[in-house]
Amino acid sequence: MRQAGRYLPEYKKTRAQAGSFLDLCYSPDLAAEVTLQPLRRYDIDAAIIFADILIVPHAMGNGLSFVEGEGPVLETVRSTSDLARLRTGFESAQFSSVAASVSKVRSELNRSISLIGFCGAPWTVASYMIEGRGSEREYARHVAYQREPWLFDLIDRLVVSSIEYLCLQIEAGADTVQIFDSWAGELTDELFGEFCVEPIRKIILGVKARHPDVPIIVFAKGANYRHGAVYSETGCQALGVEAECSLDYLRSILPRGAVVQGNLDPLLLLCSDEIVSRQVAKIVKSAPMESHIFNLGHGIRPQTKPEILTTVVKAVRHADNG
Ligand code: 1CP
Repeated sequence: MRQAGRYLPEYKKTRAQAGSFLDLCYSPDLAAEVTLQPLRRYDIDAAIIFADILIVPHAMGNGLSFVEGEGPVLETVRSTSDLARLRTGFESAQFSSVAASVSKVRSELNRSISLIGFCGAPWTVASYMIEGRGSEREYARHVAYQREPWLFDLIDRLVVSSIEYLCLQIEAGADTVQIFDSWAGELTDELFGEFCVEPIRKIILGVKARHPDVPIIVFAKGANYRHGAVYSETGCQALGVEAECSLDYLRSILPRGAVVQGNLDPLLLLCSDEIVSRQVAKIVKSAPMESHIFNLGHGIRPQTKPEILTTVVKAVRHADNG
């Protein structure tokens, strides 16, 4: 996820070589390199393309920079007139660079390893555009409660651009795509259907119209008791789940065949090998392997020691065989 590579020394080296974070995202050779780095270290089954959810607003013409030590800073969208400057992003240099990274990774990756493409969900991406940075969502939620017409317009535009962006990644070689709604958990039940579920459902409909067989993962982080609604109402094939959500609960409400991804608390990776192995075994026990993609419940902390991931992978393989 967003912090992913930052715990790896080889990532830091390539990142320094690229200069800025966006230069890294838009250099297909370097983006492919950092995508492949974890696969050289660990016996894992999938890679996620190196990019960011904020590539879509950037391709749409919205100003974006990453400030060292602070994170993303965006031009704000807060009215109908602000929307006028946005394009679709189709045929943008940003979309083409990511598509080029995907095809480069696919050509270097063993066929048995899945490649995951991704985008942010409209609610999460819109909230970055409304707030101009990552730390706040109060104003975004305020305009959602107000049902401001320009917010619906912004979300519709993000749906259209995200469909195109995901299709481009699939056409370049992504085996599956994941939609990250990182701030879904902050939506009350009143807003959840309209702003989390509905735009994601539209994206999936649009992608499936062009690529009906590509499985789609939705990670509505913090959806908790609402993951069942995300599964049944969006048309996705798999659910990403945060660490706080109980896998036993999910199994009790999801239909057979529903796939779940995630759940290990990234904070646990700062603990001892014994604690980590025990927790991994617990997750594998409560989720049948044929319907669980082992993963963390959110991004790896930058201070994580790379060796602990070897422990995780071994514990997953051991639990799977046992
Ligand atoms: O090198 C650096 O310092 C940049 C850190 C970084 C990285 C490695 C950012 C900035 N983005 C990424 C890559 C990234 N982002 C991936 C690629 C795959 C991977 O490396 O594993 C993915 C899937 C994301 C997705 C992403 N970006 C999300 C959704 C998932 C999640 O973590 O919730 C979000 C919310 C972002 C926004 C973002 N990008 C970067 C930062 C620091 C942030 C969060 C800022 C904030 O809200 O405070």
